[in-house]
Amino acid sequence: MSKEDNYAAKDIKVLEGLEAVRKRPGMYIGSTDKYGLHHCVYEVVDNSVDEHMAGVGSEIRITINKDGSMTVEDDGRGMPVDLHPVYKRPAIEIIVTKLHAGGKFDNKAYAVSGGLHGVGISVVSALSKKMTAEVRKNGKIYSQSYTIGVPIADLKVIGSCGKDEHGTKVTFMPDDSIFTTLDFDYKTLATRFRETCFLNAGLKISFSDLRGDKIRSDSFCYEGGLVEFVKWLNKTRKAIHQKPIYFKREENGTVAEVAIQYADSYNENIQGFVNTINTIEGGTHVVGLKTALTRVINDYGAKKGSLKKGQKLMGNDVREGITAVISVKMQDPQFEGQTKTKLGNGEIKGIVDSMASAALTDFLEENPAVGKAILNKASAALKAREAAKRAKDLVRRKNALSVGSGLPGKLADCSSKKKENTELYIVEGDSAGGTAKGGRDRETQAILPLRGKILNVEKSSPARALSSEMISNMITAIGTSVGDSFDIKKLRYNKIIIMTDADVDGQHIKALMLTLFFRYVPQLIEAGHIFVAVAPFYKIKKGTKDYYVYNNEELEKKSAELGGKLEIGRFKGLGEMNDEQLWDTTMNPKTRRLKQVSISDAVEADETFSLLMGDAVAPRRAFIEENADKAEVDL
Ligand code: 28F
Repeated sequence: MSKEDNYAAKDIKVLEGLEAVRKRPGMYIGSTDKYGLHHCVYEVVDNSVDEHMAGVGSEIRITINKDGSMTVEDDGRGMPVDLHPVYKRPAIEIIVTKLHAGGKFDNKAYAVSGGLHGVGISVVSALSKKMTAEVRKNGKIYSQSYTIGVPIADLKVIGSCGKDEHGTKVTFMPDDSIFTTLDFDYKTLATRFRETCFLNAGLKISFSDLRGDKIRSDSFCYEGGLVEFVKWLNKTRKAIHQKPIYFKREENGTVAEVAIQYADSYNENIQGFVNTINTIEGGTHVVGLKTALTRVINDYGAKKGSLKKGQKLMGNDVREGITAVISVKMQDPQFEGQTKTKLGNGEIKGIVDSMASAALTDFLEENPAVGKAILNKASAALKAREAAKRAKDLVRRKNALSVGSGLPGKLADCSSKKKENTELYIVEGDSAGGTAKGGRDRETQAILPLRGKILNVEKSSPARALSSEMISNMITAIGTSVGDSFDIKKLRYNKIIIMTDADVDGQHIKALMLTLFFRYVPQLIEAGHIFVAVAPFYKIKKGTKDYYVYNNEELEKKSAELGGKLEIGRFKGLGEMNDEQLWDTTMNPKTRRLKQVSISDAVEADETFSLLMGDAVAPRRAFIEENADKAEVDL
């Protein structure tokens, strides 16, 4: 009679269970490619992690052996070896050979369990050509081996150990008739073990690969757990607060642990875990955290008065630059979604929301500096969002009112609609503006007078810049909008000419305007649409005639040419001239001087603008001292 035949009826059930696993392995481990192969490792390792969570184990040693088998060893309590009351077999045999026998579902000792949705180690043994389990406890070393989930022999005592020694060691060789590959991937496994240690503060995992000529090994242990996890996730970013936000709360069997650290970037990185399974598709725990974040930061902003009445931060505003990890440990998680990595339990949203709200509020109160940093970031995001909306509205308004009535009132537009020969003069000061309107060619020349200095956009956020009336007038008059909505086909003039006085103020305004164009519509500079009107520097009066020259050299030449009694004066400014003179000197295409603005080197121009117009004073002073002799800085 063969061994199989003497199985009692009770064993049929056990065999049926494991047969089902071998028939449809994908149902239990997801797939039989390398993902399924790695799931077997995670299933065994999670049993050891459970021991750490139960407060017993502290170290797990994982080894890929030379023959390609995998060994996992922990210092937990050791699988039970006493007779199972029902099956009259050692408990270890039942755990390893009976489906869902891990007692992980009904035993309180396992408040929560990791694992591939907790299928248990029996699935791994069913899919292994050979598995050996070794337990150290009660001063003895117990061992039993299995093949495709069936014991090869009874549990044996194979030696003795220290009476305080305890733990479980499992070695298994996956069945190559089941798996498409037996080639464990070191990097994938190491990444998962690192993550497991981040999620279980204080747990140490040592991992070695003996297959190659050179042993490869890593070990992970993070006393700081999730706090170290967010810092590690932010290692390529610049955090805006050193101390991450951290809290851990327990509510009737569910534990939620959260760590958050903002960086000065714009993207959002929230990682969710349930029983150490990475819920890539998110779920109710992540929704609960997001809801709490938005509400608490809005309330905090309102309380600190940094939010104007009625101003509301949206979810995206408060999550700009966030790196967060939420790890939930709970009974009976329901997974949904394409890859079963989305938590579905509805009640978790409320539990996490209330836990996170209370903990976040306390944290912000206790750490006002962090609170301020986060508020500033969120407010800047709100302003940028509103500015972008305004820029879009600007374009929309102008397009909607394409008859030009959407244009700024100050603009004296030209009548020609043939863009290729139209020009927009942006003129410093109302008086010069008035004179220019009088002296211009109304057919082709539009005038937009500027009152005083425009904002230095180098030092202000897009939000602030675009909300300045003068700047939005210029943007509207030009017509292309800015940023993502920039469209050069919407340009309303072929030439945009900056006309300011030659004095210090005039130069400063010119620099501010060039900064604006360079930062907001650099495409116009690159396409050669931006010009600077060169105003005369001297006025030579002979009799009733006025002559204008633009520099010392011309002054000498013209004076010599005119000869006789001359009145030579510095050219005061655009406002000093009458319409005709302004026309002759700076607007008549036949006699005026225009300097086309070009960006010879964008990077250098970028540095020049940030140097000249930015916040760093010392480097600017050095630059000016160095370049004082150059009349113009060539951009
Ligand atoms: C390398 C893989 O599988 N370690 C394990 C234990 C410890 C206990 C246990 C496991 C409780 C009643 C179901 C011992 N003493 N490493 C492992 N370590 N299973 S698996 O118990 C099984 C459950 O039946 C254990 C007291 N409580 C739990």
